[in-house]
Amino acid sequence: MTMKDIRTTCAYCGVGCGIRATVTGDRAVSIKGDPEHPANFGRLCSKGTHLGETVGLEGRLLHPMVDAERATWNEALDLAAARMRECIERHGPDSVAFYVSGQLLTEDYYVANKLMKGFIGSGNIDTNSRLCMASAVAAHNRAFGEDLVPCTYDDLEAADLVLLVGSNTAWCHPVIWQRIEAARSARGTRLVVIDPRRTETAEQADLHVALAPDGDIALFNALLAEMRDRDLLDEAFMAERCAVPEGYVAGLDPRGHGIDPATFRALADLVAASPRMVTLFSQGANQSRCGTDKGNAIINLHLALGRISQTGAGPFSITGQPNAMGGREVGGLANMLACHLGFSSEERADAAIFWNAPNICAGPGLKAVDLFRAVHDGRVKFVWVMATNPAVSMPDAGFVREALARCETLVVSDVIADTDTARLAHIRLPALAWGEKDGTVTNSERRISRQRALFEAPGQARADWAILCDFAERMGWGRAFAFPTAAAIFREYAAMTALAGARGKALDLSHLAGLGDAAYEALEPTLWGGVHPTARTFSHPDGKARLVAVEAPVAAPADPEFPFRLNTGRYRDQWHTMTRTGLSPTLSQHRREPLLEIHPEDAALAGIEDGGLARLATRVGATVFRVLHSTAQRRGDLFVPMHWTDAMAGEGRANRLPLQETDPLSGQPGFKDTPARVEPVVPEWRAFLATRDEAALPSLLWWSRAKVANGWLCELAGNGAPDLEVILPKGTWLEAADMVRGMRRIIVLDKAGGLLAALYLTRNGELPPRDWVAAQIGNAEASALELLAGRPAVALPDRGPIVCVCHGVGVNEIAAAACAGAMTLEAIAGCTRAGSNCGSCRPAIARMLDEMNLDTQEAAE
Ligand SMILES: Nc1nc2c(c(=O)[nH]1)N[C@H]1C(S)=C(S)[C@@H](COP(=O)(O)OP(=O)(O)OC[C@H]3O[C@@H](n4cnc5c(=O)[nH]c(N)nc54)[C@H](O)[C@@H]3O)O[C@H]1N2
Ligand SMILES: Nc1nc2c(c(=O)[nH]1)N[C@H]1C(S)=C(S)[C@@H](COP(=O)(O)OP(=O)(O)OC[C@H]3O[C@@H](n4cnc5c(=O)[nH]c(N)nc54)[C@H](O)[C@@H]3O)O[C@H]1N2
Ligand code: SF4
Ligand SMILES: [Mo]
Repeated sequence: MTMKDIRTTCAYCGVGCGIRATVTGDRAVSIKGDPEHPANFGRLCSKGTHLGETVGLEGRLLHPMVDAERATWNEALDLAAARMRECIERHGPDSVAFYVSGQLLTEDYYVANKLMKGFIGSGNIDTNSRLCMASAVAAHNRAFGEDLVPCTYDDLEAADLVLLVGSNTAWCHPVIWQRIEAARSARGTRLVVIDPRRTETAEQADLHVALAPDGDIALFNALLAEMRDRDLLDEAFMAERCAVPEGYVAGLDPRGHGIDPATFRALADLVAASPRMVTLFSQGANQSRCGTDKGNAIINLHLALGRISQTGAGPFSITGQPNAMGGREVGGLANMLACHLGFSSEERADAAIFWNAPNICAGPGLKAVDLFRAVHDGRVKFVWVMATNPAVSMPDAGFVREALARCETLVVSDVIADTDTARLAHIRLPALAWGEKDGTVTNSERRISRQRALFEAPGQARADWAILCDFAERMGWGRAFAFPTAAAIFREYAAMTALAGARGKALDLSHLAGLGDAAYEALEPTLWGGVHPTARTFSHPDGKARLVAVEAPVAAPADPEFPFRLNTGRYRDQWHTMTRTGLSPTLSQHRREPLLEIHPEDAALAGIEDGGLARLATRVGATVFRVLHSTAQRRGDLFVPMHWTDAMAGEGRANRLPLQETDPLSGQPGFKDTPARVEPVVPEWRAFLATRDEAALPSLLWWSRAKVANGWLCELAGNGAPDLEVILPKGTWLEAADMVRGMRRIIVLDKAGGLLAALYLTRNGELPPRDWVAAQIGNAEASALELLAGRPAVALPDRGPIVCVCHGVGVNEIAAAACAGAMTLEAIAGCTRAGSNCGSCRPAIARMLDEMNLDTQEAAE
């Protein structure tokens, strides 16, 4: 096989980093950052760096499936089309829906939207961006008259002050974080983090504002009032470029911020002193019952200070998924027709003519939460889910599972065979994955980049757009969907944006409508809307921006049954529902299981031990987590990660818990503030199990699994006698009981003496070191005696939990280096290599160094 060097874009987050991929063999690739890509200039984070570990075919869906049977493409698509036709004939077009994703390419998204809104004739296409960006979109539309991000990443580097609102940037947008860090050391940019949790991002800030959940509107309104009182508002800018609600600014109170006065003063001083200010906001702002108002509170402050559309200044909503922005452009949200067009009769007529569409939809469709409600009560009977896993990621996911289980026809296009959503599907369609698919994505700063194929399509997998076009042909609309290539779709999309351009919108790519196939193939990263799309005019008919009068939400009365406030979010090295990152042993090291984080004093009151188990419950569901005591939590707040699924854990699935409540304007669910209660769970036994093959675990009190180099590592807990026949694979069992430590140890060998499984079970004692046991799977030299003893004959140095996943460096090694005098990130990298590759662990190392510094200072005092 010849080595191919291909420029492409990362599969994961909305930073949209450019990658240089070298195909080194059959489904093998080496990954480097693209030094020329303007999003990352060569940098990559841990997830991008380890993309190579997730391009194998393990777990892939490679053939269409109808129920449990393999089917041909003809059979599967004929059936899907017949079912949809029948549904429309009987119940009308609004009885069908697409639920799509910011992980589709723009070309896929464009085709799905055109098919639903122009041909099927319903507005019922919504996307997981509803859970992600919808509030920012609504805030942009209100303020600017168009869904416009008025900044680029360069502004972050040119700013004197960066405010991060509800963003754990160091974990979720690590390359933006690295660029902020570079600006801090190059020009002394100050950094404020506004987040109820002391995240790794917050730890590194100049100021951390640990506000109460949903305290953002009060805070930004108070800041605006404070700037007014300090005479810092840009009256000329407001008069010329903005429409300001009568009396709004004058009526705000600088004392209404809800945080401690000294912190507010420090924040206000920084804001006052820094005209070059960027406010970057993410899910702590968007995923809220008042998410749209939060966005506008942030934008209001920037407008009132005239800090927008200038180098180093602006409100900057960052996108989560690689193509969340592309979906917003083509119209993947149910409340937007296409290409930043709305549903007025003129706009609908324009789109109908452009598409030559027989059935242009009458108006907006159902937003995600409402859509699944409509599925639940039978109004929607046919749903096609593409590139998203709503059985895990929707709020009140128990309800969503019920809805999907009742749905007459559920079609799922995915790259993975066994997802929690796919388990409920009637028809499963195999899609091309990252590294196989080919098209464009748009990142947070509106930059369009090419994703390019590295490998041949495996099995019968096909591009999402191609699947849709074949389906459309079966529905009788073949001519409008006769796209030979992704390039042809892109040209049509670019041409359609002229309709937006003609209405004074900034989204106008019509200059790319004539892009030839070769030029599309070679397309360089392209920014649309210019560096500051709001520099001359805003997109409202009068050309002015709007300050929007927003008020802090009235606090809900305390509910004695659910006294805690549950926040959810992300881990550094896992992506969403783990269908891809969960397959990477390297990435799985950072956090092997989902943890419930709680302040130690709250935990003490509730009788919940560090490392013990606890049941977390809300009005709609309950689930068990292992507990981590953490002073990074405010008293009364809890945090759990969103990632774990039924495929990866028996409990610990966060989305059993959030309610269906949404922001009234954007329809985005409030994932970050759910009333909850927590109580201890004391299992009769705990165990861990290393296996070569995936174990089929029975229903237990609690379990979770993680990928390791040659197998799986599972943590288990239960009551009663464990059903070992089910838990352990067939083979030769060897057993040792250690009465002193109250432990049973069982290893299972195959016929050749190879290790199939090792189980360590205890009622009250310590379990042996996981990493050492895990490393014996697939180790030809593994010793049954050592395994039964639960430790190596010659003690190995204990590296401690892994901090740097690239070089496998543990806490203890870093601590040792620091004790030996390496007290800077550079020095640590010099002696241990930790942090010298992707840099994602640098905040964690910095924290360790800070803590050690503190310890030494305290010792000296
Ligand atoms: N590692 C990793 N990176 C990812 C992803 C992933 O799955 N894993 N997913 C990508 C996607 S799709 C997205 S949308 C982004 C999300 O990126 P982020 O928005 O940075 O991630 P989250 O962890 O969801 O939430 C951010 C923070 O909001 C805080 N928060 C909660 N409530 C409030 C509040 O009321 N006010 C304020 N100010 N803050 C609050 C939380 O404590 C949390 O630390 O990440 C992207 N990048
Ligand atoms: N509690 C809580 N819940 C949340 C959030 C939170 O912060 N807290 N965040 C929300 C946010 S911001 C988001 S974005 C969502 C994300 O939630 P989801 O979109 O449900 O999560 P993913 O795991 O990314 O799902 C993508 C699916 O598409 C598949 N896939 C990958 N590539 C392709 C492809 O090219 N084609 C096809 N057809 N399939 C593909 C993957 O295997 C996977 O099954 O979760 C939301 N849910
Ligand atoms: S920051 Fe990381 S996950 Fe996001 S695009 Fe860049 S390499 Fe990929
Ligand atoms: Mo997202």
